[in-house]
Amino acid sequence: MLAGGEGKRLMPLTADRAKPAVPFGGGYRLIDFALSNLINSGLTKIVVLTQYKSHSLDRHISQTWRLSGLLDAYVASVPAQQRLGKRWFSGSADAILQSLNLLRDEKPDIVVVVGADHVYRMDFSQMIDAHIASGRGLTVAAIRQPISLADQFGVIELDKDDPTKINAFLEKPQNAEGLADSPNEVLASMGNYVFDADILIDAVLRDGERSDSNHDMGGDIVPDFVSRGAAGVYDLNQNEVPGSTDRDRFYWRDVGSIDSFFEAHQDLISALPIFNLYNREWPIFSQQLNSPPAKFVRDARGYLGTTIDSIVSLGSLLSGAHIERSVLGPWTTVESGAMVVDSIVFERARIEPNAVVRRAILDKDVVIGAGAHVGVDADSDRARGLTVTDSGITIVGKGVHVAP
Ligand code: ADQ
Repeated sequence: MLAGGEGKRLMPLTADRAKPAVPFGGGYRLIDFALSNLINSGLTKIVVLTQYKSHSLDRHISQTWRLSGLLDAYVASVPAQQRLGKRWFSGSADAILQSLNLLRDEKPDIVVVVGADHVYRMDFSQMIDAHIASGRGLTVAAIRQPISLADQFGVIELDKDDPTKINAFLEKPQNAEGLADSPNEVLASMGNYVFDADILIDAVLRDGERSDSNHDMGGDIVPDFVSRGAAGVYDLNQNEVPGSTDRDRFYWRDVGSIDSFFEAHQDLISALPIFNLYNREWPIFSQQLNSPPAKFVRDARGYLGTTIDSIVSLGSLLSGAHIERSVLGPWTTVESGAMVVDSIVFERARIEPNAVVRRAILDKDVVIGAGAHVGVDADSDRARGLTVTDSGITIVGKGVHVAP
């Protein structure tokens, strides 16, 4: 699993942590989705290649993802170690090149390479079966996406005679062409690949010798296979995951920007969610917190408060407050008369009496002082040093205290 990227477009949420360690959906971290998919697919020898600000990611993996040593199953976090000279990973292919010792030790036939920061369900065993049946050295997982997002993805063009073969692959093109049967969509790479192990090793070794390469999986390795006619596609719409609903069967979100991070949370919280966390046949695993249940009480004046279309995590205490279309992380306190609407709150935030939080993301340990307004007026938020996106989402960084 590739987990070393910086996640610049998620700043300031990635100011202090790797993108795969960014909290998501209350008690989860982004990496939990990809790891759960692998484990549920029966893939239990997992190395997570880390680099950028990896401390909270390492801690999360070592505390949460302890598989049985008896069965030789593991999730191991492997930091950049300068094994090939005094340099860090220069790209995702270089991360694999510098970690080839792991493949040489384990000697697998097949290697599944996945990104660490997408929200989705997928049974990789079906992709592996399709890969083996194809006889090709590389299979790229793909999903249709709106053409407006084409510049964020590797865009795939299929062979007209053989629609399992990739004819062209453009990494993040500016002017992508739509699909013949759907001009407003492109077929995007999900950043998940299945390789024959010997072919992957050979590819990253050759790439490592090239001075004209950025040593990137999507930018260099995949296009190289495609130019040799050696890359196949696996469309997510072939995948059957137990317990999926019609609404979330082909759900996949790249939460690379604040806007997509925000929208992916909205997908969780309605009565009929677009992504269903409550599918027990394909569970998304995460840390089991040793915390009391969430508690909802009336305030000292007897005001009941309301909470609707929201997720409230363990340890939270809501007292006569109004919570709507929001996701509250563990140990959130919302006090009398406060309002939290259309917002995402990470761990241990305290929202004091009569504060208003709208269209905002509060990082860990944030305090919103009594009566303070966040996400109500973009100019005053910016004046207080908060980040406000063009789409009007206010982000309050880790540990910030917004004064009353
Ligand atoms: P991006 O996600 O933009 O596009 P990248 O930044 O390389 O590509 O990240 C891919 C994965 O590799 C992430 O999980 C990231 O954490 C990790 N990574 C990045 N640099 C790394 C490094 N130096 N060391 C270790 N890990 C690193 C990719 C593909 C596109 C595809 C999209 C789908 O390149 O073709 O469409 O994913 O989101």
